[in-house]
Amino acid sequence: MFIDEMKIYVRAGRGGDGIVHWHHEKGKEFSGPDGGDGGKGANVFVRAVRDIYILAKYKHKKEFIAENGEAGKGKSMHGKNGEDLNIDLPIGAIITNLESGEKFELLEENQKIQLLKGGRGGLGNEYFKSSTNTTPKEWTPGKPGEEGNFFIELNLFADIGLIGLPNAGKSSLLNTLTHAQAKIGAYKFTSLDPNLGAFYGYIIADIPGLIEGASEGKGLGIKFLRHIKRTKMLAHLVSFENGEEMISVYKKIRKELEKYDPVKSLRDHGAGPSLTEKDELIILTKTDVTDEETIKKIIKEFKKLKKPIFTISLYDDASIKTFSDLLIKILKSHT
Ligand SMILES: Nc1nc2c(ncn2[C@@H]2O[C@H](COP(=O)(O)OP(=O)(O)OP(=O)(O)O)[C@@H](O)[C@H]2O)c(=O)[nH]1
Ligand SMILES: [Mg+2]
Repeated sequence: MFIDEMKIYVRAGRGGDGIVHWHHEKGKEFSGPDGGDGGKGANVFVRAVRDIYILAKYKHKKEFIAENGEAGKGKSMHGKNGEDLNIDLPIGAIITNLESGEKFELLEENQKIQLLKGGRGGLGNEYFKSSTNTTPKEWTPGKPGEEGNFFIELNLFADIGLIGLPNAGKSSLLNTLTHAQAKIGAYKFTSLDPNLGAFYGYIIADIPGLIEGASEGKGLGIKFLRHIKRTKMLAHLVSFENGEEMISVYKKIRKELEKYDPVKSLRDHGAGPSLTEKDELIILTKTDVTDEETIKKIIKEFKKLKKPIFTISLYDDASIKTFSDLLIKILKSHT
């Protein structure tokens, strides 16, 4: 099950209390205060992990309570600090503090953001010892930790975006590599929205088909390209059904990408390079509809582009396996 938003209550740890305690020494009835300070309450962090399904694991756990600090001890000993609580959330999670309205966004793996501060520990009676007060009975309680209600929503962004003409086989490839169940059809514009799938923790986005003139609104237009403005890499699919036209089909789609330039302010906020500057893999699909000779000839043309080229067919398991193995390596080296 996929959950992309939820509300949670979070509380940082309370500081431990300071204590009143008296030093004991053999032969001496009383030798001064030695009550220690309380430990610090645990802080709460959110931490980005590569798991888009993790929110589903919290379905029945809506409260996150961090450890309290322990009370101080005799012999001037500090209470133990509470151990910080890390709440794992998917990369792309936006966390809003519902009381203050403050927003945080997790953008990369292992990124940690502090949500709440634990309370300070109280003071033990030793702290109050002075020349005028040699038998202090004062102590202070630990401070409560911060608490709050938070709204979490996922703004998933893909690690790789599949683009190409309608019918190129984008959704079919997504379904083959991931558990996605995108609609497949032998007609144009089967996909009307992007589809997402998780591939070894990486997110693949299947973008609805693009056609010449998309940047002027033809077909479904290019509005969906915003979903891949933050991806590091594109996979451009061109089907052998296009025969001799394959390279020109490829170039036409590149022209449309060129015309989509993320607004500059978005670029400054992590949108990354423009679409044509991103790394691109070329995937020549449906090798089963053509012959060896044509495949060789077309590959030769595409090689001039000096980009990684793959040939696949859904009916050739080995081609899918080779592609999938290399894709894992490529994705790993990109993050
Ligand atoms: N022969 C053959 N057909 C394929 C292959 N891959 C996909 N197809 C077929 O090609 C058609 C289009 O596939 P889709 O995956 O829906 O194509 P798409 O690129 O997502 O198309 P849009 O959503 O319209 O942009 C379907 O009928 C698929 O069954 C392949 O390797 N070989
Ligand atoms: Mg599709």
